Amino acid sequence: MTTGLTIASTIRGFYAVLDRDDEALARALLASGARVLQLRLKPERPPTAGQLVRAGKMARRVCSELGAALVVNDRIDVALTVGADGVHLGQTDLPLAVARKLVGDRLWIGVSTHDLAQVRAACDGGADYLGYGPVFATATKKNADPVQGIAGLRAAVLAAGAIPIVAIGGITAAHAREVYRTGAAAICAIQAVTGAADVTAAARNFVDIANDSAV
Ligand code: TZP
Ligand code: MG
Repeated sequence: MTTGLTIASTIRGFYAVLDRDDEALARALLASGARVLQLRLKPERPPTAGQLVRAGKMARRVCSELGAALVVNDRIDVALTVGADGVHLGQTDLPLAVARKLVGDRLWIGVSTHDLAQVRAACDGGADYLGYGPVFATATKKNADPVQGIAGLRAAVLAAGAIPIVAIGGITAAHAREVYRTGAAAICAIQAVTGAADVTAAARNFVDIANDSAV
């Protein structure tokens, strides 16, 4: 954790994903007030390690300048190389216990979860935050897990207790209020934001709705 940010101040509101090596897009996403950027280059065109490091260094520079945390998807080696704040692991990535042993507290570890058993395992294993979903149907992730719905998300938030949850999968601004009402700390929306004509406005809408929904 190189930027001295806290999980609580970072995993809240909108969780932005940078899906291509594009500095203008990174800046547009963070201009919304989002406090975290995950580097997740599209898996359909698998990036080389060199491409990931190049994109990660750019994202590190932009996040540091704008006061946001940087999380790297999947790759602990790239996260450490570029000085990211965290790494985000899926269920088929390096197991949480192994990852934690490797990085200690040098990186936050976020874990993608898709059912309550995975939520409990990630919490017991010391994840710093969880992703949970897909809440709704999504076309962004190929072979996505079964849709969990708002009720599934609410159960996950309860099971996770103090560990913040990022809701993900098919979420648009139209769903944002009911998603935040479950107690989810943040929303991650990829298509609804990076596919919008005005990326900053689309992301800011999620930030604003989160602030409106705060109790
Ligand atoms: N994991 C579960 S759903 C998903 C990931 C990475 C993709 C979410 O993208 P979108 O476009 O917001 O549905
Ligand atoms: Mg992954």
